[in-house]
Amino acid sequence: MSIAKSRMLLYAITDRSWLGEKTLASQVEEAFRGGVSLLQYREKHLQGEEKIRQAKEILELCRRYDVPLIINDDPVLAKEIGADGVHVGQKDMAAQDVRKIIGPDMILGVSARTVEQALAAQAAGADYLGSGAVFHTGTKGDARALDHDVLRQICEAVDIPVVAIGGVTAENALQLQGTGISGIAVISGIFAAEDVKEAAEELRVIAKKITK
Ligand code: TZP
Ligand code: MG
Repeated sequence: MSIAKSRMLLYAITDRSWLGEKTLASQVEEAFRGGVSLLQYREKHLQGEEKIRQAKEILELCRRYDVPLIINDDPVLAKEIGADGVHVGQKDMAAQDVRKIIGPDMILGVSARTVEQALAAQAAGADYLGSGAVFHTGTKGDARALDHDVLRQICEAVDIPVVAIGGVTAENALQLQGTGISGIAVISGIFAAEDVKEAAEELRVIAKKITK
């Protein structure tokens, strides 16, 4: 399977940290109305029935808005609910093993922060790469900084689309122009915003300027 580069433009990743009185589904819907083109369900503290239930709810919403759903680090759940793909990090299940579970047709995303990791992920069957952290982020405690020049080298080295992740905001995203990314992957820049739809709209405009 492959994923159209245009799908990578604005990749939102869920996080319930900032929901307050709101529901995740309502925030995801706002994000879709703001122009999010791809969604990853990433709720690391959730397990079992509750995780399955919520993933199914989000999948329904994705179908309604025609946005593909990627499940973080859980190929079995992705297959079980009929999601569109899976994303794994370097410390998760190896990409080739995920590919074996999900088969040739589902989307496989892999995190890569070196050219070597990027080439290995591509060879293992990745459809896209997530590379970061391109800016300082408080969302992922163990995220390490990725030099923008290395990001550019990664984009140059692979044929699959690359999205930049980590601390991306409307204020700093322009700094990524010229790196060769196909999109930006954002958690707090969308889901921590007071107005999720507006934040997504703003990021989408910038994403169009900085991607190729
Ligand atoms: N991987 C690298 S940085 C990061 C992940 C999941 C966190 C991104 O979150 P935010 O809030 O967009 O910085
Ligand atoms: Mg992971």
